Amino acid sequence: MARGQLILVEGLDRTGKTTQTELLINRLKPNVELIKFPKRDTPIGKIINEYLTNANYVLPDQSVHLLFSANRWEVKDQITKLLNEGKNVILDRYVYSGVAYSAAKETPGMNWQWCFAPDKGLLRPDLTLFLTHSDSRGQAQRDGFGEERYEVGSFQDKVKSQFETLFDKIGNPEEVKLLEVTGKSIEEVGAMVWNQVQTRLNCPNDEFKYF
Ligand code: DGP
Repeated sequence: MARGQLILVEGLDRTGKTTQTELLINRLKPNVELIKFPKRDTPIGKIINEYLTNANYVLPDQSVHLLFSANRWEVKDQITKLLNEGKNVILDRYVYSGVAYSAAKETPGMNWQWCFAPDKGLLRPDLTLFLTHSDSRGQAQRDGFGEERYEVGSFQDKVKSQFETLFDKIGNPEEVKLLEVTGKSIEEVGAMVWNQVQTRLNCPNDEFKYF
């Protein structure tokens, strides 16, 4: 039996990532599993959730970064098992978010290379879709924006720039696709996503790849 495909949907806050992930899951049902990072229901995920939702919760940037990475390592075996069982696995955020959000803080010593180091050895997705928009400040006007720690327009600009650096440095162009969502409807973005996913599913990979 061929293994399932590992498909990552990445994006800035409020780019419609979660909506698109749900649409994709519906199209791929029943042979699909969704894993959303940070995975907030694990012991490590609970600390991360507290950090994100409680502005008074103090943790050094290095500790937070390593917790997010540990949260991905917690689930590595589960993802591998699902793929080996032939299930397609959709990830909502993963290594690129992990590095981009932490490096964007510009904490001394925490450049992208430092941030990437603890994720080396995690499974590399077969396809990564990055939902991006040319107006990250405009997204800050959307309902609900600002409720969590990183939802600040100026910070989102830095995150976007970190994502672009990362795709350039560690992303394989055959595996990473940038999808511009500015001015597009949910259906239009959904069609772009589905087009990329179908292409990937038609050319399955057998070997696992790792960061
Ligand atoms: P979400 O549940 O997708 O809205 O993500 C919550 C927030 O956490 C969002 O602002 C992005 C940020 N985030 C996601 N993954 C990571 C990570 O690995 N490291 C850091 N520093 N931030 C992350």
